[in-house]
Amino acid sequence: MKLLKSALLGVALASSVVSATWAATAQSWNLARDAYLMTESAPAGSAWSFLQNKTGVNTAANYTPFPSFSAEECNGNPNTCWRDVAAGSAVLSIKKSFVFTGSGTSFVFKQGDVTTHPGTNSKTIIRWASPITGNVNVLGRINDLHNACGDGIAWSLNLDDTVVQSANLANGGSSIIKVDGVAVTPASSLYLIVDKKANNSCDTTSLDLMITN
Ligand SMILES: [Ca+2]
Repeated sequence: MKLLKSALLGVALASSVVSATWAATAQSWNLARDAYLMTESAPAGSAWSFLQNKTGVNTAANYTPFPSFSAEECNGNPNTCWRDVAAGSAVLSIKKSFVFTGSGTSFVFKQGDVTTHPGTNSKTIIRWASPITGNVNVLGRINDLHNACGDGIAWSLNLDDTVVQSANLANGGSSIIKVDGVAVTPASSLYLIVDKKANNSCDTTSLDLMITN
């Protein structure tokens, strides 16, 4: 009888291990893919949102949504955009590749990419509001696309108001975002914040961001 009980307990334990394995299905959130498919400013159920901070005090409580949204075409270009025209700030999802010419150079806005431009007095912010409890890995790349003028940008990846990773990019510079094992709950947000540094001339910046668990 004792042996039978042990055997049954063993089967029960094995079953619970299998259940736990099935429950831990991997998930991923790809900024470029998800933004490309958006047709409204704040789609229900999306973890992503697009914000700015016009206050000069970098705390999540000061982040606000962009006041305007356009799908498929923005400012005469084939972009979906979240922007503040007066502030000179925007986040774009490029719907069709096109060449930008201005400020003494030209470069390509590539279909499928997400780009941002900080404002004259505002930071732009990509928010990922965690839908899960667990540990996530963050992988991405940031490129200052417009190297003809200006002083580059600074960026930081924050978990709520705590800096997880940050860098200061020279004009035309790029860097990799890579952080593993960030503990999150549905009360947590990750923020990718782009700052103009001294000025926002030629600060168009591409953002690649993938979050997995
Ligand atoms: Ca700058």
